[in-house]
Amino acid sequence: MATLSFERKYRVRGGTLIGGDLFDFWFGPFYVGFFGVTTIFFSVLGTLLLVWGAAQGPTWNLWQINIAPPDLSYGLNFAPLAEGGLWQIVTICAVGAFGSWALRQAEISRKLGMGMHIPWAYGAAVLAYVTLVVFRPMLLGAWGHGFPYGIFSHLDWVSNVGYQYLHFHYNPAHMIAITFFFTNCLALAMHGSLILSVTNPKKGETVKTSEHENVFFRDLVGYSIGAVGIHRLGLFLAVSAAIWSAICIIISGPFWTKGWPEWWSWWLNLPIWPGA
Ligand code: UQ1
Repeated sequence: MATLSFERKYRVRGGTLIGGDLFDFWFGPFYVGFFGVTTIFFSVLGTLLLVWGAAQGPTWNLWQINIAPPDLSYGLNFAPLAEGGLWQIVTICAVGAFGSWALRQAEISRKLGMGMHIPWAYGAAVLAYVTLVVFRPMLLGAWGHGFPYGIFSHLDWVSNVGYQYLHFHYNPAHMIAITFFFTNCLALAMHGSLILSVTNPKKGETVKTSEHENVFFRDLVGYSIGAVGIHRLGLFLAVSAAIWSAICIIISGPFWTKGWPEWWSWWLNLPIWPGA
């Protein structure tokens, strides 16, 4: 069956969150919807503003272009366009585009009668971004605490903020986030390789079934989490990585101002050590 002929069955009207039937139609393979329009609006405007900002700057070198947030002295006020105001408008566009995309996912999920797992999972990634450029700067009292939009400049920001807390790897929430990222990577490597293995048998042999998947992991580690289970595990690991990332940066500054190694004093101060 051609893709479009069976997709027609799923292209049902309704399920919109806003605007009723107004944008309830398709453009080629894409659902439009109110939030499709707002996604396009915010992402095109934000991108054009970044290009305009680059045109004002000293370089067209893709690695070095930098759209910086306002100086800390502007606090939580609006800054002139050339002094961080552009960064502020681009940030509004980004939050508008990411939020629109999540709501577009929610509308499509409603149309298909699916759960809301996709918009919520995507929302965890958006939460991590919004924590960096909105929540943490607001708690610290200045938009200047947001990260700059540029390839090298945002890497420098990460490095500088890390050193500001002496050694960021001692941040316990950062440790948990990294552990989730690494475990997610391991799970996806195991899953992707397993699926490619069963679907690519030796020449002349048929594609293997899920029984082979189960038996492989029972033989290897004595346990199989199952075809649905591995996807639940992947979702949990990925969403946890994003949420702990948000936690590790929101506590840095607003709730802990010293170096992160010092946080571990509670461990050294436990009354269990010889001579305590
Ligand atoms: C697994 O057990 C399984 O079930 C058959 C999969 O399904 C396709 C997998 O992709 C993977 C990676 C596993 C192994 C996972 C664990 C936690 C033992």
